[in-house]
Amino acid sequence: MAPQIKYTKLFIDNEWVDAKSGDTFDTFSPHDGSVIATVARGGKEDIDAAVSAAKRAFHRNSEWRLLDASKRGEILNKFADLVARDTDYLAELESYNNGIILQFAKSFLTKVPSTIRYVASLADKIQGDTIPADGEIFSYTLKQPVGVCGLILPWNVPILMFLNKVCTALAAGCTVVVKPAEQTPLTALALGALLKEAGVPKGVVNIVTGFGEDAGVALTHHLDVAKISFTGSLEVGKLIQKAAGTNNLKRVTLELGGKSPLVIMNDANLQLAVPIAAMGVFGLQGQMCIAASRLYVQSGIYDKFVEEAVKFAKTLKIGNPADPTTTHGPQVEEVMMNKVLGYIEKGKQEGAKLQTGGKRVGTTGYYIEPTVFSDVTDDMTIAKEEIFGPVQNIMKFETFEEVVDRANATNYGLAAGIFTSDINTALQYSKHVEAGVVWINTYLASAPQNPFGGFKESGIGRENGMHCVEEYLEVKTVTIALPKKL
Ligand code: TXE
Repeated sequence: MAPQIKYTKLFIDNEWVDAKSGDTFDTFSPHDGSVIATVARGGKEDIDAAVSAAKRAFHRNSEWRLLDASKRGEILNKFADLVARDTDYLAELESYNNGIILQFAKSFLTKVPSTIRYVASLADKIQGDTIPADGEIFSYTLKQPVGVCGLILPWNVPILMFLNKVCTALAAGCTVVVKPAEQTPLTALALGALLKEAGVPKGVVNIVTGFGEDAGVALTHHLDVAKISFTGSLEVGKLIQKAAGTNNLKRVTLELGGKSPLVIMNDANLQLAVPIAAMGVFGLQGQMCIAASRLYVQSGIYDKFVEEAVKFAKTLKIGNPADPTTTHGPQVEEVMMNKVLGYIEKGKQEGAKLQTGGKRVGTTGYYIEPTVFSDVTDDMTIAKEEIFGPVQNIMKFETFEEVVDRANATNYGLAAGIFTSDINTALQYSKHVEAGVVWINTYLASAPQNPFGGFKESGIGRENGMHCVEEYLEVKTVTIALPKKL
């Protein structure tokens, strides 16, 4: 049964309101392409209203600014309780709108409350320094919330993206305007309702559903927005950085794409490496910025690995994400499905060997077979560009030195992995590979304590980890005259 859709309006000042223009847009089921809800389409006027609400809520005399830091943590802990209470509903809604496999959504959502609690625990641990400054002065620093933050979300794991950004900004004491992706607006709105229920004062969290070209652009150009945190494409990340540079020098955190190398050495444990490498690119149907989309396999085990990888890909069961036996669901929308199919065609044209998959499944919904290419070379388009789909590209290498250079020969630098039984090789790789996240004999493993973000064009800044709140803070240095040093 389809989950009930309770919220389809904009959330501004803790109220549900229509877009000022009255405009709406449809949101679709990735499973069959049907319209599942019609949602308010916010534009510039709505962003202006949301930013004004967030600015009022950030005023020095506001309820939010006068709260003790520990109380911010308490509100976030209450929110964690509510997310735990509604786990099944949120998982169903996420699966319905985004196509994520329901069983998987349920399993990651059971871990979400403890992630929120981790961030909540940081709220009252924001401390400055006392500084032994030169001269007849004494100095200390205050760390203060940066102000109104614009949080622009992608569609691939909407709940996690919302929580990462919103909870961290709130722990830091900021107020926010969230712009969810147009493909997946529903869970963000449901979470907005839970934040209100948890006691977040009005104006602290505002959610404007809509499109990048109007709501997104208005937010990134707004002069009362002090910071943008964005997860999405490299192309839009560059536009956001440029907008910040040409108006009020907003602080910018960017979490962009990747073309992450996973290396399998001759001495790797293949029983471990084959399924983990496969789910590193087939998980979420490949719609992950950290997807292991360049798989480098050493020549001694190459043929055997390809054979096993093909066998594994064929075991995945394609079907309705709500079916508990499904292990491979749909792409989020038709545009993205066609983009991935286009890459598969390019791979064939440029000479990669299609080992399995490669086609759309059926004619309704946006399903693509798990696809494995062997004999991929670094100059092929599928080895260079982010596909964001279930396409495993297997490349051959001879020596460790060679593969480190090839792994680094990309403009991206988000994630990397290696399977080997030699600790020295593993540590050398983790030292030299240009990536913000490195996995050894595993892939995708994550925890709220671990910082996450990219080198090079994969982004700017870090999310998660004990320093995540720093991204939402300004450092203020206070200096006091101390004329007489005793
Ligand atoms: O991303 P966009 P799209 C990559 C992936 C995917 C590609 C395109 O390769 O195939 O990006 O996806 C908002 N100003 N990733 O088109 O356009 C938009 O409304 C301000 C990687 O969906 O970047 C949405 O909320 N905002 C990624 C958000 O930006 C704008 C996750 C992301 O949309 C805007 C998703 C503008 N000018 C896609 N234009 C990851 N890093 O995990 C759009 N938006």
